[in-house]
Amino acid sequence: YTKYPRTVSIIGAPMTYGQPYVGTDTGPKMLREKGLRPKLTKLGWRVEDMPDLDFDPKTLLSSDGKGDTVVSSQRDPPNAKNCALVGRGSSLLADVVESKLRKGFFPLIVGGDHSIGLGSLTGILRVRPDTGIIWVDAHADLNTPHTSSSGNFHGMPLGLLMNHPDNGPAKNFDFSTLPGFEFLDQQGPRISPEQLVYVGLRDVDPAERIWIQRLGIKTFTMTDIDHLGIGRVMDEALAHLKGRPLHLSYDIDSVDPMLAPATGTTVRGGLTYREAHFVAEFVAQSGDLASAEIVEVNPSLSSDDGANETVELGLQLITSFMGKSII
Ligand code: B3U
Ligand code: MN
Ligand code: MN
Repeated sequence: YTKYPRTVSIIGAPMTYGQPYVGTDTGPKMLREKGLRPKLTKLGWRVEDMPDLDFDPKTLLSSDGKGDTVVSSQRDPPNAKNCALVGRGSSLLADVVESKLRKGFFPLIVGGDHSIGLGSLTGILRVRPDTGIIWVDAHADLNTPHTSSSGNFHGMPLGLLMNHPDNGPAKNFDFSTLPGFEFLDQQGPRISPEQLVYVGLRDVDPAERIWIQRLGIKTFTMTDIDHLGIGRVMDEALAHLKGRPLHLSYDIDSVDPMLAPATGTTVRGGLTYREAHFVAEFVAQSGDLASAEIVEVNPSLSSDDGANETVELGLQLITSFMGKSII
């Protein structure tokens, strides 16, 4: 923890346009209400908390001086739902994350659905292109508008940023031509396969499987966790990213739905309570964590009890990866 400064900037990113449900936008508010700020203070962080980013469609779709005004009646390209809204929101988030990092702060990005990964990672990679990414998720989020069958951008943040033949230097299609996605231009930062590690996968689409294999992305599925144990999995995961500043992208749907029912796409057979915490604690102990995000908490998608449990779990996981240790 001496390597990185001890001021955390809470960035509320109430994005919902990357998936079909309303409610993910209340994630930041619920976590704050349950005491996010005092918990971080207690851990020794100085806290900068700003108002949530403004993802109101009226704001996002008006001209921001960076590109043409996106007309809200513009039709989305195939398999790219809410394209302009996700694109503009991501671009806004990228700028904020970049500026916080340049000030030396630790960005804690609170979603929102996982399409915000596009913005977070773009901002992070602009400052630290060699960042190691730990993607804790039931899903691979490696689709592109070419491969996605849902058209939901929360399944695409890594696919759009990954250097692969679909959108890499020899790209078949320039995703920066999507309305709102101008920030993904030639100069836009990209992820190399070796700087990414997956933990917790159990629902992977056919095209994602092919890319994971071809690109050789280091992947620890639930099967691997069953086989090796979470301790060895995290040893190997961090060894793979050794020497890099780390970004932890924590999708709450990685955790078993019995413990985290309030999320959009639950998949049975997820991380146990301790496994989920171990991931967070181990990453914190590495001393190399430089940014983090928590996503897909949607309190409106279950009973009140389920919503409370999920928000509470999210808060506890944040506390763990921000440095709470048992002793
Ligand atoms: N892979 C599917 C489903 C999905 C991705 N992320 C979530 N669900 N949360 C898709 O739509 O791309
Ligand atoms: Mn995800
Ligand atoms: Mn997921």
